[in-house]
Amino acid sequence: MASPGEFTKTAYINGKISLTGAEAIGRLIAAVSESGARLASAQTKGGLSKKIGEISDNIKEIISEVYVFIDYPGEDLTDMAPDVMLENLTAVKNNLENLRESYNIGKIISDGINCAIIGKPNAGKSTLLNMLSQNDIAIVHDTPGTTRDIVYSRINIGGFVLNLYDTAGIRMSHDEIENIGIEKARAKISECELIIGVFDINNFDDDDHDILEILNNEKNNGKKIIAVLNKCDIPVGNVFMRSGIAAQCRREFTERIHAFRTIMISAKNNTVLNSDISAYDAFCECLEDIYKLSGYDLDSGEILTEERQYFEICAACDNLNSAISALESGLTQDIAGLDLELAVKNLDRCDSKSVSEDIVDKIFRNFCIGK
Ligand SMILES: Nc1nc2c(ncn2[C@@H]2O[C@H](COP(=O)(O)OP(=O)(O)OP(=O)(O)O)[C@@H](O)[C@H]2O)c(=O)[nH]1
Ligand SMILES: [Mg+2]
Repeated sequence: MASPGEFTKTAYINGKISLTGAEAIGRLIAAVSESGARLASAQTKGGLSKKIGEISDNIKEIISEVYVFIDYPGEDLTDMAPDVMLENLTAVKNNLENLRESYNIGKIISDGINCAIIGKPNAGKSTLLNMLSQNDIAIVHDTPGTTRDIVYSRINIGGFVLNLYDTAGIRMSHDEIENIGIEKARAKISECELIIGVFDINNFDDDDHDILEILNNEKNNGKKIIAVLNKCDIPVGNVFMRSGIAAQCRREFTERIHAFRTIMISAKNNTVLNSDISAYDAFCECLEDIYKLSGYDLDSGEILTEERQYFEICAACDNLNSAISALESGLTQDIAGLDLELAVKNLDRCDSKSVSEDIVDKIFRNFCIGK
């Protein structure tokens, strides 16, 4: 009886595929978006493995130039000058740091973006969840405090996977159950990297100021924020009055949350104020703007997607940084060479060689039976 991942593991052990290639097979099987499948597919062909190998080779070249001089002092060889070595190392370090940073986008591509929808009661959060999911998932009702438990929906939108969490409306409440829901909402905010703040454009009050404060705090924590000014379909006096209110709102939001993306929509009708595009499409545009894939070529496969890979690359970056600091503080090239050897070890571990058996087992355990 084959055990999980046994066929891929056998291929890996016999040197037919690299470790990152084997991990990519698992992700290709589990891919939930087109971008995830494209990236995993490029990695099964060795895209990431090749990139890691190139960086490792660059470091090995520097090491060998340093050591050959030490090992054969009698030969007519010149030592690599510290400033030349520094220059070469800095170039390799920049390359490696770019690879490390690619994990931000790789994680989003393979796991999806965790996104909390927050706002005061009745702002239209559940309506927005249903509209984006194109499905009637959450209860919508004009009673404030309808949603209490967190409602989850995984959607594929504009090439991204969004893990959407609709939360209880945040306000001061004396209802014990509602307060439990509000606590859950606050906890969810801290777990998500994208926060959608929903506001009722016709009904802005103190509860909304609290939401603005939460959004600003989260922005300061490095989160991405989209402010949704909702219910713009409701007629307010005449068209001029509504444009006036809209402009004032937009100003207020730009000042208060320093303009991430602010969109004015009707979640109920799936429309955008003064625009022909749908609210759904406006969201796609927002996401593209926030998570630009530009700069990273999915089909090259040169993007980190596993936490394991990320930690190995971080360790290799640290090794390169200490080699650079050693040279900068006047230590000799061979001392810096010791850090470079460690960097090579970490890179090798990232893509196969010298990986301990339990790590290999852990990687393949996540596969389905056989595969
Ligand atoms: N006219 C209009 N009504 C809307 C819109 N979005 C939501 N509503 C209405 O507003 C009311 C509240 O909507 P919900 O989506 O339940 O609001 P919520 O923010 O989830 O509310 P809680 O779960 O109570 O926190 C419902 O009657 C919706 O039909 C909109 O864009 N336009
Ligand atoms: Mg709700």
